Amino acid sequence: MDSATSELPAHRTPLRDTAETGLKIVVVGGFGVGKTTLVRSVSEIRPLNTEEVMTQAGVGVDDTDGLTGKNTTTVAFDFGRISLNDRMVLYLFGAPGQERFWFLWDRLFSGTLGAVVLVDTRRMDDSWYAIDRLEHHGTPFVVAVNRFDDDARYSLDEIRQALALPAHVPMVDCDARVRASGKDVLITLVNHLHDLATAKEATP
Ligand SMILES: Nc1nc2c(ncn2[C@@H]2O[C@H](COP(=O)(O)OP(=O)(O)O)[C@@H](O)[C@H]2O)c(=O)[nH]1
Ligand SMILES: [Mg+2]
Repeated sequence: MDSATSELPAHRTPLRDTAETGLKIVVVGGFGVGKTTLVRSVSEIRPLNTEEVMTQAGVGVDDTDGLTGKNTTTVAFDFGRISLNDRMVLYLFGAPGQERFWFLWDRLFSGTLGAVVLVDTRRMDDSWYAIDRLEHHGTPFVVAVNRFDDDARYSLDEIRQALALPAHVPMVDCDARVRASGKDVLITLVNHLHDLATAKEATP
């Protein structure tokens, strides 16, 4: 009861009327890497998950007869919102990173300022495709390593090598369940975007 009520305000924070800049950010990564967890832990609004939305909207529309388990295998996007300061609001879209979903990403990416690639060191292969597509798209990104159970087998440098990440791509450790940690990841991304914009302005 206590924990439930104490969490309510954070999830119902209205958008401040000083908010000026809304930035679209995409969180990508393999299945089970912690995308939904991250979006949920940082979001000020009750995060939407299209698994729920589609289930409701699909009643009487989608023919799921004979497709056992279809409801839970629907492509799941997450949506959340976080105000970084009085003026800057991030809109977060969690998207599946598997190759077969890429046709959805190209749409999702229009207007996207930057991305977070979530990595689980137990399944690093799952990250390659997402990183490849982001580079191809020219979308700036940071890599956040979700350390499941304090997994410390690989250092960030080792992960950088394994993923063949150029030195300019910021990397950060995180625990997707912890709000402050998720927020750090987003601040790392926004700082990176800011640096890129400043560098671009500096080039004649
Ligand atoms: N131990 C641990 N579990 C986590 C962490 N992040 C996510 N999980 C759990 O891993 C599972 C998959 O996470 P989820 O966010 O649904 O992954 P998604 O498929 O990328 O959206 C869930 O049961 C989470 O509670 C973490 O940092 N540590
Ligand atoms: Mg998910």
